[in-house]
Amino acid sequence: MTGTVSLLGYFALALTVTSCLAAISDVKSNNPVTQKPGRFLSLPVPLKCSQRPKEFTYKGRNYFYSGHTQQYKTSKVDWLEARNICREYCMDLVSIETEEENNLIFRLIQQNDAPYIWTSGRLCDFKGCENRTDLEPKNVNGWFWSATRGKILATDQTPNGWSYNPWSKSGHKKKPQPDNAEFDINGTVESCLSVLNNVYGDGIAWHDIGCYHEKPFVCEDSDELINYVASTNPSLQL
Ligand SMILES: *[C@@H]1O[C@H](CO)[C@@H](O)[C@H](O)[C@H]1NC(C)=O
Ligand SMILES: *[C@@H]1O[C@H](CO)[C@@H](O)[C@H](O)[C@H]1NC(C)=O
Ligand SMILES: [Ca+2]
Repeated sequence: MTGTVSLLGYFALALTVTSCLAAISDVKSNNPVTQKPGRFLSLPVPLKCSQRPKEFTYKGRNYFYSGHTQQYKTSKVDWLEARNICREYCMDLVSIETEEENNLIFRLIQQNDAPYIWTSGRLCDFKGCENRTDLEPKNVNGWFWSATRGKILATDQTPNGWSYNPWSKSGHKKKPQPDNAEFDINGTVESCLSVLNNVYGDGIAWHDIGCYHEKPFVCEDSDELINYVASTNPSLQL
């Protein structure tokens, strides 16, 4: 988990909504930073935070799968919109730091026959990441969890403390993920991390995917957003 610390510096610099740190200062200044023109990271809505869906709890954090809510039962949204739906509930897209948590998410997908879900995983391919030699090669060392800013360990090996590599061994090009396959087709970078359910006959596994694709999603409590809303709404039950 050494990467978590070393990433903080550049995320503080990254002028993008993919940085939750920026998001927090935005919450305070009420001035969201754009990722693309016209698109913003959403602020938490205190009442929604207090009434957020709590489908299951793991390590003290609540989670829900969009397909299990009345409101988002059939919703498929792009990566940023998925983040924003979660964020209004003081949550964010799920960050999968351990094998145990991954097994939980894989099981959720399997038991519900979900085709795929968005996670908060993101390639650091935006402003602030350019000159970071420690993130090279990008497809191996350039991935992180947007929700927590934690580094995702090297994609080409079994992560430390895991018994398997969660990245798929196959995909569009029949090559291990991340493969940035859509870039070869039409120049769209596959910058977002989705868990796909056997789309390439490869079982349930992680894939890099273009962020514009529309998918159901899994939200996880955001400590930062909950703490922020709690501090500004001391009587609110969260
Ligand atoms: C990154 O490197 C490029 C050239 O390699 C330079 O033009 C640019 O100013 C650098 N950016 C930062 C933030 O240091
Ligand atoms: C790139 O190709 C994919 C797959 O054919 C397509 O869905 C997508 O719209 C294309 N994107 C652009 C920018 O052309
Ligand atoms: Ca891919």
